[in-house]
Amino acid sequence: MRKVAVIMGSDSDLPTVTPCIETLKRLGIPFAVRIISAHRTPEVARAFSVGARKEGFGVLIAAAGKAAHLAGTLAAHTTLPVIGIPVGASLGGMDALLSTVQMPPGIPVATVGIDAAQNAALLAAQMLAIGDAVLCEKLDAMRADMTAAARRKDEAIQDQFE
Ligand code: RP5
Repeated sequence: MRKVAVIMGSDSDLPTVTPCIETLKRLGIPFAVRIISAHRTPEVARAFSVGARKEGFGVLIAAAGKAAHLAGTLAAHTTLPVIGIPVGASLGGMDALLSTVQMPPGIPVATVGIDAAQNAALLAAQMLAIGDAVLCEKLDAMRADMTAAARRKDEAIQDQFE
């Protein structure tokens, strides 16, 4: 199975990114975690992205806050799918959201919600599951668990207010 790269702009992003890492682990998807900054280590960002396909990566996930150019910078140097997580480091995350999502035509970044790290992992898994029946089954099972949990909450709240 191809690996997922989980890249964050700073170690201060790790608490936000942790649900992404946990979800990849739960699904048994191989991954690498890096701290690479579009602004502080731009040469590293370029080199990583240029070599990512040969290194066995299938999807890149990039989490960054403030003027968040990490996902776009990675996307500029590869045709692997890039998923952006805007981190709510300032201005409620609106600065990072707009910096990540508003890519120019030709260089797409699939942007999840502010701090929505679990969704980034699930979206990466769904991309990899296009060609992987076992991973597809794991995703189906995870979604069935989520549905069952939501139904239990519905039943509980009905009991509480009857
Ligand atoms: C961004 O600036 C990082 O992704 C982080 O969200 C934010 C703040 O970084 P630190 O000053 O905490 O290193 O580049």
